[in-house]
Amino acid sequence: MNTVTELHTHGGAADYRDHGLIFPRGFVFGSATASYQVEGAFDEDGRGPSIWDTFSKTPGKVWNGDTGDVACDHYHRQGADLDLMKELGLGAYRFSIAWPRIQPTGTGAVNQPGVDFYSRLVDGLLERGIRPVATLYHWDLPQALEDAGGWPARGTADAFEEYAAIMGRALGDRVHTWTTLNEPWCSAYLGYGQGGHAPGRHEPAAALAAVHHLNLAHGRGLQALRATSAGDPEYSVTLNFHVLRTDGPGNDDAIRRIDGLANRVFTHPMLRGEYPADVIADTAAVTDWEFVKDGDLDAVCQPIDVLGVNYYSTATVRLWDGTSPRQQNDGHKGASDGTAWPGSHELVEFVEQPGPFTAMGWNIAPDGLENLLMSLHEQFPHQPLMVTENGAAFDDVVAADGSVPDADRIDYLRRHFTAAHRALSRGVDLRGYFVWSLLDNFEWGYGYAKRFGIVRVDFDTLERAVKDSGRWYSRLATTGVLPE
Ligand code: GCO
Repeated sequence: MNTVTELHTHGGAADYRDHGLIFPRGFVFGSATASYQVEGAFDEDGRGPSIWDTFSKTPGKVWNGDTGDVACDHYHRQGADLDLMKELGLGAYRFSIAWPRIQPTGTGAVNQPGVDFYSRLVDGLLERGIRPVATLYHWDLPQALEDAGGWPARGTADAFEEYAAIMGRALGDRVHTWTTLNEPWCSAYLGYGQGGHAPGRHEPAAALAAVHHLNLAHGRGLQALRATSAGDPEYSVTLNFHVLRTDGPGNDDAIRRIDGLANRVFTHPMLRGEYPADVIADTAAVTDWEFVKDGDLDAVCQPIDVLGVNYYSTATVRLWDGTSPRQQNDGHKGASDGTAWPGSHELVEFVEQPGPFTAMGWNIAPDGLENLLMSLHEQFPHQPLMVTENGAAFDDVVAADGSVPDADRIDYLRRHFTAAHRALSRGVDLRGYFVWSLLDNFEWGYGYAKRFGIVRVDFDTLERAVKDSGRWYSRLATTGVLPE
């Protein structure tokens, strides 16, 4: 049965709350985590410090002074967590590799126990029939590389290329999909512009240099992985797209500016080999882009098998009139205070969005996911897509019997899977979907205050309990049919 064409027999046009939808054969249902958010064991087996170790231990940076020192203790619970994934029926697991476990100071000799940890993880996944989807960089830069300048320095892209070759040689015979970077937007603008993420710098020009060196790291890292992987892996990168709306006429320039800095400054070099001229012009007072050297754009632009799409919510922008108090209601990743938008600082405001909202204060907008997938399909028609993150934090309540009846998370996921299915029915080549997150974990600046997991983690005992959403997702993953 061709399932996708059945779509319109379910539900109304405006209501994304559907069920019974059948996903195409081969569609991948996975779940995701990231190294610093789940592993713990921050100083074991030779792991060096990362910028998130430093940042989380700096007073006032993370809610409640929380750190990733222990996190979910996944480092010591790998076997049990693998069994849990198997029990849930996941088809794929998206994890990240902590660079400072592999090279404690970011360059030089390989720390073999670090490699062995991920090698066991990959083997454990394959033994259980789960595809390993490995991200090389999910924000835990070795502190020594930050001390040498961090992503604003070109040397970090050189080091990344070397690290990628190490991992290609170590795991490239078994990894199903390689992802170079996770959300370089966050690394560049939150890390070096707005400062809400490690390393917490406030330097707009450095943020743009970081953008370029992350793009360069992607392209050179991808080539290094390709040259060293003995198997036949797929290659990808994961971006967090900003889905932009406005609330009145005359705001096209606000949308263009933020779309340029948030989205096109990554997709255009990576997929078209050029920086958007309007972004260069918008940022001319901040930097002259002299850090883009001859040959860089050829290196950045590498064919990828899938483009990873992270989506949580939308943002509503308008041009600021310069007089009334500037609204800063971005919500998503808390980056609306202008310092995350070099060159468009004080030109654009982020206005309040319609609810409902998750516990992060992010608006729930499944139509934004459908719009995003359609837009990417139109811009890059031959590029297969993968939702590499979608999910929601809610204030879960544990019932007396120990169960976690998280109906709001199920509702969120149901609506977003419906949106994805609609995009499929409209011709988008969407290959799969990873729910963020497998486990409640260290949510960056929010510490352990925000729970995204489909599995609950008790941060006192570190015990895991599958939430109702986990059981619901398990039905979807094992049948391919959107459950009630
Ligand atoms: C990101 C990261 C995840 C987050 C998740 C929820 O997108 O920021 O990939 O590490 O935890 O997105 O904020």
